[in-house]
Amino acid sequence: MKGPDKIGIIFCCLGLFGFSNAFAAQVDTQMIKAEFKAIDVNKDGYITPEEIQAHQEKNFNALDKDKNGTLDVKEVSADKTRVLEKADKNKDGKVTPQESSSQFKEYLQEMDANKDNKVSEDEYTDYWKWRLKF
Ligand SMILES: [Ca+2]
Ligand SMILES: [Ca+2]
Ligand SMILES: [Ca+2]
Repeated sequence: MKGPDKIGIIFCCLGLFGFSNAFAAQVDTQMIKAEFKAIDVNKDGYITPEEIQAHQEKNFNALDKDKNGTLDVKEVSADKTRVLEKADKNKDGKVTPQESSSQFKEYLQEMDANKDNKVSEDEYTDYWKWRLKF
């Protein structure tokens, strides 16, 4: 059950909406590394802002079940409603692609420990270990 598709959706939720303790319990280092490889499309060992943007768009479309271009509370599970509010900058109850993408940029900056504007596998795994309190 640990296929890449499932991992993508889990981390999409992490990235966009934070995570519940139940999610955290399912995540291990292997899954984090697999997700890193999925985002690092050109396989150079770094995630660039462009790669995270592409990843965000893909996941946004996957979550946007009614394809109306925004995410709302019906499209995320109940325990993530509070974090949806965090991404929802203008508080209209919906998350637009722009809001989602600025949220992802914030995460990228947080992950980029040495501030070279790209995220290495170590930076990525260290960040999620810290977020998930391994
Ligand atoms: Ca790359
Ligand atoms: Ca929608
Ligand atoms: Ca870096």
